[in-house]
Amino acid sequence: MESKIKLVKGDITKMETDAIVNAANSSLLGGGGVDGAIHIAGGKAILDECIAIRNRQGGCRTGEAVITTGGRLKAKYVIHTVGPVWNGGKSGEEELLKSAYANSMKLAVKNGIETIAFPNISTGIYHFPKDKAAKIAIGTVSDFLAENDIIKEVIFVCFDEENYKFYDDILR
Ligand code: AR6
Repeated sequence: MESKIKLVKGDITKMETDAIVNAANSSLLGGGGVDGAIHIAGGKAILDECIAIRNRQGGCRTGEAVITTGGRLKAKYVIHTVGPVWNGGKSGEEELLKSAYANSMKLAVKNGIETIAFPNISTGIYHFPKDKAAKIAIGTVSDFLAENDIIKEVIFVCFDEENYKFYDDILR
């Protein structure tokens, strides 16, 4: 059987999957990196829904996920998840990163999403080691796909060459 996991190098805002995942922060009010790029490309509708969620439940905790419209993006939805800040590895960072991927997948299933694209959560401004993060991302998504057949395709979108190489080595 062909794998449901694909790897591409590029900009996640261009993806035509049902949903793309955002590496957000707990405020849900936007930021730099992929978060900034998604809000710029998707427009104000995304931020408006983020603010509504924030008013309702006070943002999004690390390891959890929320969903909004994709606004002007090709993707219908954005799933915003918050990865951990790397702090040496003794503060539950690996478990929290795993939760960020697993909770994003769960929320996708709940919303009937069949195709989803992930960025390399926590590996930019949050400084999670890229090799460790790639193993966790692929491992968590593979385990989830083995137990669930709603999601037909998961695309890991690597923006930088270093991440791409780690993913490529593991997926090969
Ligand atoms: N498409 C795909 N990946 C991208 C893009 C893009 N357009 N731009 C950057 N990346 P980061 P974090 C990659 O810093 O580490 C924000 O300010 C980048 O190469 O975006 O989880 C939030 O508001 C890196 O591999 O997210 C938070 O405050 C990966 O995306 C904080 O940064 C993640 O890097 C979250 O930090």
